[in-house]
Amino acid sequence: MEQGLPQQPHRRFNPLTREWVLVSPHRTQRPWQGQQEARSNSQRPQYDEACYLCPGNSRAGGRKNPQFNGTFVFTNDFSALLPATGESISLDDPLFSAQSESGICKVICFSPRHDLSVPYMDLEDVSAVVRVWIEEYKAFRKMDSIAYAQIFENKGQIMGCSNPHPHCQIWASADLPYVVTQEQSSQGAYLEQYGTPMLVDYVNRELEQKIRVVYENEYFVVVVPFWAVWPYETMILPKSHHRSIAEFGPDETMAFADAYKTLTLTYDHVFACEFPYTAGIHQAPTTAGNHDAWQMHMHFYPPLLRSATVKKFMVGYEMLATPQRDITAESAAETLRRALSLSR
Ligand code: H2U
Ligand code: ZN
Repeated sequence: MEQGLPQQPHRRFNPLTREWVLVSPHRTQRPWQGQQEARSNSQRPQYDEACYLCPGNSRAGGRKNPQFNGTFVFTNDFSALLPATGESISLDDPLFSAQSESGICKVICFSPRHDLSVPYMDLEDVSAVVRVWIEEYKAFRKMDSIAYAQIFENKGQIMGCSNPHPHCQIWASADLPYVVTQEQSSQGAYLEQYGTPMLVDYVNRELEQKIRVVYENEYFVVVVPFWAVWPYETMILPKSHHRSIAEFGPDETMAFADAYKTLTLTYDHVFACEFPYTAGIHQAPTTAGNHDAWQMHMHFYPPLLRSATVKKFMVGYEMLATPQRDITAESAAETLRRALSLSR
């Protein structure tokens, strides 16, 4: 396995979601005459008077942002989840099943600066963002009405990000979202069978093999997972067991911020553009109980494939059968390591 698998079509298993991905390494020479995305490398001002997220400005809902200096957290003006009301929906029918869902949605501006994305923020300021995530996660743990807090960042128009001012969101819900239940049951089954958390074993194996490791610091590893679907998909994983970010001490918080900043800076050097992605943290639910099977981790799903303007489409066979990729996880990791050295 030193060089990865032979260059023939094969499928790889994602033990977290229990899904398969078809890998077709011989196909990378395929010509492309399809859609090119517009390149968005536009220089942004430090402050934009038209931005809903800049300090002192009015938001779309009419509220006014304070003159914040660091991070700024507010309840989403157009929350997808709302706190529970008296009325509840419960349709229990094999064909027409529906249930109420409640929760709280927040938006977190990373800093007052409209122009500074994570790779270009000071490490200290990135760690302030991670500290806010930890505080918010701990606050949701105290709420009986919340079971899970999904922290995520949409970056770039191509990913549906509505505003270039660097920010992320937290959607906290009364129930576990679907992907989280999948990851929870796989990790639970693995712990039961092997006696150690799945992703603790996984990271050790990746550190032995090295071929998919992009970056590591004292506490965290960035890898292109063996089962990656998106061309430059990565995960940040802790080297030791942490069920959630609430278990980070100051050193781990700083090291996590370093991994986040380093990875996103690396991404910007792959195609010399502001690299779009959706990223998010999976971790233990905010409910009481034993969450020992959980190992917190952050997923990055960037859509770009060949250049700043050519993205991967999840269509055709992917929609109807199973996801497929051409560039292997190993060669993507190699490209990312090269981009990392360019960024230094
Ligand atoms: P994106 O992360 O996909 O860009 O979404 C930004 C969120 O910010 C979006 O959910 C919220 C939107 O509802 N928002 C506000 O709450 N107030 C605003 O004034 C603008 C955007
Ligand atoms: Zn702004």
